[in-house]
Amino acid sequence: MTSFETRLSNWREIFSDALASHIQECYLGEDLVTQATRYALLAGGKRVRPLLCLLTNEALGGKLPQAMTAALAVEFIHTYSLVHDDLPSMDNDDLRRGKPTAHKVYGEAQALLAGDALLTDAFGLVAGSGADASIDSQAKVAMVRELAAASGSQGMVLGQSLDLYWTARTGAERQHLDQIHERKTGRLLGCSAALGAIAAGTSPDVVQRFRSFGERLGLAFQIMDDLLDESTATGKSVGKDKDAGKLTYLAMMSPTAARAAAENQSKLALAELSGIVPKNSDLELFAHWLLKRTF
Ligand code: GRG
Repeated sequence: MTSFETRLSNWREIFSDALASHIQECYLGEDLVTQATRYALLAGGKRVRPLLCLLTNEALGGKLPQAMTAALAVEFIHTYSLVHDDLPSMDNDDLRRGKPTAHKVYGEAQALLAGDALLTDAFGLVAGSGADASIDSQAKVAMVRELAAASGSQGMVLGQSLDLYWTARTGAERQHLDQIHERKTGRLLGCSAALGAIAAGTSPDVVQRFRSFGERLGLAFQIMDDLLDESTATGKSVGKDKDAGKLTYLAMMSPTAARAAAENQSKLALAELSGIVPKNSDLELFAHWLLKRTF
C-alpha cells in the first residue's frame, strides 16, 4: 500500500465510524424498512462520494465535523439510488457489492421505502435537524440546493430515465451517452466536491470550480466503471450492462479510446483545481486513484 492508500483507508474508516454512530442513533429499529435501510448502508462500497467531499474539505482547510454531515448525506443519496436502480422495475439486479440486493432480502416494497427514507433523510441531515449548529443557515441552504440539483429532475433522476430509455434501443449518439452519464454519475460527484467546498466556507466561485472538478471526475469514473463491467471484482453481476444492451462507453468506442476519454476527463478535472489546491494534494492523488481502481 502506498502512503496515500493508507491515508485513504484511514479516511474511509473515519467515515465508517461516523456512519456507524449515525446508524446507532437513527436506524436501530427492527421494523422492515429500518432493517433494509441499515442493510443497504452497511453493505460496503468504496465510499467514493463521501471521500471526495471530505478530501475537498480538507484540501480547503475546512473542519471535519462540518463536512461529515454532508458526506453522510451524499452517501445516503447514492445508496438510495443503488437500491432503486436494482429494483425489478429498473435494472432488476440480484447482486450488489457482492451481496443480495435489498429487494431480494426485504422484498420490493420495503426496499423501495428504504430508498425513499434515505433520500428524504439526506435532506434532513444537511438541513441540520438541530444536530450541527456549526454550519450557518446560508451554507445549509446552499447544501440543500446542491443535493436537490444533483439528484432531482435535472440530475440523477433524469440520467436514470434516459438510461432506461436508451437500453436496448438503437439510434443513440455520443451526446446521448454523455448526457446520461453526466446526469447519472457526474452530478452527484460534482455535488460531493461542492459540498466539501461549502463546508469549508469557500466562495460560490470556488464552489463552482469544485462542482465542475467533481462532475468531470464523475465522467472519468463512469467510463472506468464501464471498462470494469466485465470484471468479477466489482461485486455486481458480471457483464450485466453489456448483456442488457445498456448504452455504455464500450458500446460506442474501443477500450483504448474509452480509457483515453477517461484520462482526458480526469485531466480537465484536475485543471479546475489549479491555483486553489497545491500540486500532489491528497485530493489530486484521489483523482488519480479513481482511474487506477480495479474494483
Ligand atoms: C434510481 C434515481 C435513480 C438513479 C440510479 C446510481 C444509479 C442511478 C444507477 C446505478 C448504476 C450505475 C452504473 C450508475 C452509475 C454510477 C455508478 C458507477 C454507481 C456505482 O457507484 P460506486 O462504484 O458504488 O461508487 P459503490 O458500491 O462502491 O458504492
